[in-house]
Amino acid sequence: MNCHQCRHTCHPNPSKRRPPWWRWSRKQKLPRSFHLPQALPKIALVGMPNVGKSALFNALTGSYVTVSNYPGTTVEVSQGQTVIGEQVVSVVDTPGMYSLLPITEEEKVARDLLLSTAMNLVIHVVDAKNLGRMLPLTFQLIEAGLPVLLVLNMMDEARHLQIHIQTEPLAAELGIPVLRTIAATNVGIRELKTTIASYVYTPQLSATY
Ligand SMILES: Nc1nc2c(ncn2[C@@H]2O[C@H](COP(=O)(O)OP(=O)(O)OP(=O)(O)O)[C@@H](O)[C@H]2O)c(=O)[nH]1
Ligand SMILES: [Mg+2]
Repeated sequence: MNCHQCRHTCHPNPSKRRPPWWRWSRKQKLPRSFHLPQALPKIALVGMPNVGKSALFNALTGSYVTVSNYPGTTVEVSQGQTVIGEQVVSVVDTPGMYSLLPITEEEKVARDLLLSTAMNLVIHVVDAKNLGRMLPLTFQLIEAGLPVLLVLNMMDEARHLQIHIQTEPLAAELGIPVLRTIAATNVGIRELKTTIASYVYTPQLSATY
């Protein structure tokens, strides 16, 4: 088993150095009127605004999508489904967020979704051109104990600017998988689905479909 798959059971007890959102996340529950399908594995797309989360969401889910206001807010959240292998998986596209310590209503909704639902996988989408600016959120997500996959999107623009990123050392340093995509043209989606498969495959569930 790789480090990123163990759901942090092999890491030292984090209780001595709990992040600021820890207490909040233990109490919070999703509003009753906002349901993600209980029986299905769940993945969430998160990241700063304009990094291509929705483009990736569309590449994964196609047209099977519902858009609804998050209860008590004017923030829209898209939910859809994708098939990974033989497994149907629920996908949620969260509003743009800069940090797990929210300032805007969008960030609060994204945090609520992430920390109050047991996600099988949290895909942190970043703009490959601005990796340094976006990695602090990756650290926060990892520190919150979430199963994180880092996706370097907009690789076409990064290459144009002569920005080359070596994913293997980055993955080894972070202890999570790192993939490259160009969501606008569906490049890297097959590799993304292959990686998602290792997080969502449940033999009992897939036998039902
Ligand atoms: N060149 C390029 N453009 C992309 C890529 N992925 C997305 N885009 C474009 O980037 C813009 C923003 O993409 P979105 O998918 O709306 O970004 P988002 O992260 O959902 O943004 P918010 O919902 O505002 O947080 C759109 O114009 C996309 O077409 C990519 O890989 N390469
Ligand atoms: Mg979006």
